[in-house]
Amino acid sequence: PLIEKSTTALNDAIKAASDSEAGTKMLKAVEDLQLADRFEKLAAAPPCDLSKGDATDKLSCIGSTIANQLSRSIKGSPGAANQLSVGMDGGDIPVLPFGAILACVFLGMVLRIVFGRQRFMRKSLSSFTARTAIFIAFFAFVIGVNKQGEAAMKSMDASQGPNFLPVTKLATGGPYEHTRHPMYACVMLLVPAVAMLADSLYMAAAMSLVPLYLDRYVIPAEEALLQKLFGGSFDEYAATVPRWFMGVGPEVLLVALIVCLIRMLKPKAHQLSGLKFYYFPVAARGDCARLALTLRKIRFKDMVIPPSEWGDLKPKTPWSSMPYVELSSGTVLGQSYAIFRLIGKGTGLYPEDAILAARVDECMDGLSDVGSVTNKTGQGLTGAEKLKKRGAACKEGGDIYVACERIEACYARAATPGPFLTGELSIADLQVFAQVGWATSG
Ligand SMILES: N[C@@H](CCC(=O)N[C@@H](CS)C(=O)NCC(=O)O)C(=O)O
Repeated sequence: PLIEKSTTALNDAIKAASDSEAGTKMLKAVEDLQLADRFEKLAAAPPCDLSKGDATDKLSCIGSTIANQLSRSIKGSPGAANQLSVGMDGGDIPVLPFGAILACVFLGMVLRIVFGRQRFMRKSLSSFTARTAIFIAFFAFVIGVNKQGEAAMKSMDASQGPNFLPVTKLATGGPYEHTRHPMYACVMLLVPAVAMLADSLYMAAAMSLVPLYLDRYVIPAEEALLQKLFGGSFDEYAATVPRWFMGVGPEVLLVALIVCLIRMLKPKAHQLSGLKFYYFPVAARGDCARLALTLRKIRFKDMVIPPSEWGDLKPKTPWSSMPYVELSSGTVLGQSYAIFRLIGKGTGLYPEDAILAARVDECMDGLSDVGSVTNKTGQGLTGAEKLKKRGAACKEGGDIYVACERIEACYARAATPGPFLTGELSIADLQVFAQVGWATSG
């Protein structure tokens, strides 16, 4: 039904095109190219030897081999008594392996387009040059083995060869000493090679179907033919040489693929997960970080350091002060604003947009000024005297009042709807909350 539907759609499109002047011209040009005839001619060319002739001969040999395989995959081909027949409808094998590879590459590309990219490679290896180099290395090895396999077949009888030509003699030398199907064993390598080239897990999944298809449909048909043609000598050969190289068949690929999928589905631990946050047991400079981590449900260890232990710890800290953090990777970082920004970036509480990020920084630096002015006010004084000084600074026109007014002005300049500086909650808003709590907590 799918083929019927697409044929109807194609016919409708051709009819629609032929109704317009430009369309008629285009169809005529395509007709003049005589693509179908050329393809038929190419597909019907006699088998060629890729290692012979100049570059043009090699190119036309590749072209005719591909055309031949495609044509047989699509149209099918009857086999002689010593040859397999190909064809979806009643052939010994439904599709030639080459056709199956092309179909799976196509499937991999469609899955990639539909579901988006799902990387297959480690970041360090995923540059296009590295991927191409790996693919070329794999591919060169595959070609090498195929050549040796072909030579082993031809050494028995020059008329036989790969690509489903008639079989006359059993080839057991060269790579056939290690596996009964060296060319198919190479497809096992081609699966990761193509998946790496595309750097796509979907390509890996689609390509894994090829060895499975070979194992379930193609190899049994081939071996049944060989058994029919050579009887006992094939049985003897099959008893000593495994089907797949070292017995590594498509099941191994499937297991590898399942492991990849499980790894993909398993949620990655958050970059900040397991972070240790060191600070005093007070709601002050460290609160912005504690709030951000708690709000975003990041698993962290709140390392509350009582003042009695600070003396011993101080010389071991990066800036002789708190807060400081230790990431699960072992990295230690100090300075509260650097920590706030790190946590903000890791929790989506720091804007990605450079201008909005600068607005957050601007407000945070203003809040730092509020802290400095507060600390400076009444420095050296204690008790009621200090309280009086600070109280005066908080009155209209006082230093602390003015510093706080600038924060309000910063919010007003941002002119975003709602209570937050950038329109969405950010570390600046949390720091305002923390700073107010710090100032009013005594
Ligand atoms: N610039 C530092 C200042 C840190 C700071 O002064 N922390 C205070 C606590 S709020 C501290 O560690 N005081 C104890 C000390 O200096 O020994 C930062 O922003 O992290």
